[in-house]
Amino acid sequence: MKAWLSRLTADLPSSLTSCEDLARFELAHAIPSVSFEFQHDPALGEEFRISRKENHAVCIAGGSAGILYGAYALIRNFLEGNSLPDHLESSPRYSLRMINCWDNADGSVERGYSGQSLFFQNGKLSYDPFRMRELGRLMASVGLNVLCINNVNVHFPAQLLLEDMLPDAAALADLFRPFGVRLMFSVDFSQPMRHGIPTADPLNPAVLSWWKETAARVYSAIPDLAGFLVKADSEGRPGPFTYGRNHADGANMLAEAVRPFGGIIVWRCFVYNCRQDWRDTMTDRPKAAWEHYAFLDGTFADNVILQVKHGPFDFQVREPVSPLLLGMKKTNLAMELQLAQEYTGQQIDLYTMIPMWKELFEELPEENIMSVAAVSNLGNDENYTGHPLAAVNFYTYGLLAWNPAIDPRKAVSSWVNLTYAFSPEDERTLTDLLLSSRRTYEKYTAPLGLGWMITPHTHYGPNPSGYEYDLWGTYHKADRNAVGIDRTASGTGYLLQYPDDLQRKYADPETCPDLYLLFYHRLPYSFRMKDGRTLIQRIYDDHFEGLAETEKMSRLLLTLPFPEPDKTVISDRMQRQLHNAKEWCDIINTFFHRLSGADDLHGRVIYE
Ligand code: GCV
Repeated sequence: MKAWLSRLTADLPSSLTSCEDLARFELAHAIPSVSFEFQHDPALGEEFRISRKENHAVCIAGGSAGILYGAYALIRNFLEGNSLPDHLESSPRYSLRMINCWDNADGSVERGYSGQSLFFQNGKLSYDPFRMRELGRLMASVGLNVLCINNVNVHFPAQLLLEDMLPDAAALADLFRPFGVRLMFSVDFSQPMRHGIPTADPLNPAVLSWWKETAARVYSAIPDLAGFLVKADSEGRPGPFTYGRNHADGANMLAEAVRPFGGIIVWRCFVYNCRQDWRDTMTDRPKAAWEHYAFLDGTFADNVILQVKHGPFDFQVREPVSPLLLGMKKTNLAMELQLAQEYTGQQIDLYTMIPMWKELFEELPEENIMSVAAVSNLGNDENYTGHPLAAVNFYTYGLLAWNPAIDPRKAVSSWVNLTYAFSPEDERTLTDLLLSSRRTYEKYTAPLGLGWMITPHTHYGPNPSGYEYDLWGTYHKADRNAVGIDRTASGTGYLLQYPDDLQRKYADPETCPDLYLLFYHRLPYSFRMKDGRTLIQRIYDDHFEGLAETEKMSRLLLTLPFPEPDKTVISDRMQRQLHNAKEWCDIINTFFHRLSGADDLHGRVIYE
């Protein structure tokens, strides 16, 4: 990450106070041989239009942020060795392109794998202004425009962001403004109860008044605050259900409070029964979001955005796109991704996400999805992302949020080029490794749509029965005959939440793509896959292949000329990934061998 910045220019002076100032500074340092002119047109907003003048100067037209994004587009292009375009126009596909940090006021980061918080320490806002400018620059350089700095699980005293911390938060917002980045705060739905209001019932007038006064105070300190992010009635967080109200009641009340200031409410849809009884086969966790929200379509205020995790579970390696994203046509929606590698290798194992995101974006309808959000993978480690190569996910997320049509290879090789300036051959090698890393991880962990064979709570390493008799609703129900959950009409009925064409695609195990097979179907180990192999053989083969690919990846990766300190960190993490891949392969294959009694056709080592 830092390497990409150092290719950009010299350190940013603190005196830059506007997007145009910043754009001028960046261009003058990165492309000194060319003269640039700006044509400020507020109507263009974030859009930019680049053209050549007769005097050969390059003109960037746009609103303030548009000029900045145009400047970074030119710089990226130029540093990658391309000539400056005579004409280029671009505007973002999604208007809000957000980073959600899960940072706690005590300085810890929930699901953080790259150090402590960049924003908090000891219950207070505490940040290094230099690093904040670096972060602003990282975000602006790939078009990201909203930063929510605190965890959706709002632990005391992060609530104080609305109170005691407000002056410091306002100073932080000032730091990010020249980068076109607006702050957002996660709020606790029950917050009025800390202030003498006996209830948080969204239909109680005293509650609305409290939020209105609070919003007025917050917006007078930070007039361009993007709004509030809310996790309610989820995993123990307070919410409208306590009062017999629904989530439109809750979200619309908050929306009314921020409306006078142009604020929005981003309301998460990660609501499910996390106290499930594994004996109960009627409750199926992936159905939960739809059951809680679909009937409310059309009832949310126009400044509410429902933020929906991309899949119906929780950021597994492979999940189908959430039916809510396809079905709620009269509601503003944001798709939520997770850069933090919670289930995907914890920034130890290589896992480049853009191939996965592309699959998801291709499924989305055009109309009502206006925003994207991603859980941050940043922390205060020197390189920001723990694993230096995990930065590719931050960078490519920005490019994709701007333009979901971008070619994944182009996006990844752009990052490789800007970060390491390798020879074309080494650039290709690293790009290939990164692009294949997700599929490799999927093979050695829980392929074929299984998911959830991971160690409970820490979410790293294999534990095939770890979640099996637990309360989180994430079961595979493997026994000696079969594995997987039937989610078709004859099973839990989850598939019925989808449009007809998708129902047809997934309903029949003969036509359901292998990658989703055990997510939708419960099948015997003897089931014949499309390629003629049995299911059990395919499980063994995928795991052995995943391990072999990791070994090959390790050999190739270590031939690349990474500079220090990246070289040492990458090599150390690769060793840990190799160990992890072997654990997964051995434990999952042994688990299924013991259950099924089926031998591997190729006689490879499976432990008894
Ligand atoms: C912020 C998963 C994670 C939790 C996270 C939650 C969420 O359950 O394990 O750490 O909490 O998702 O997205 O709210």
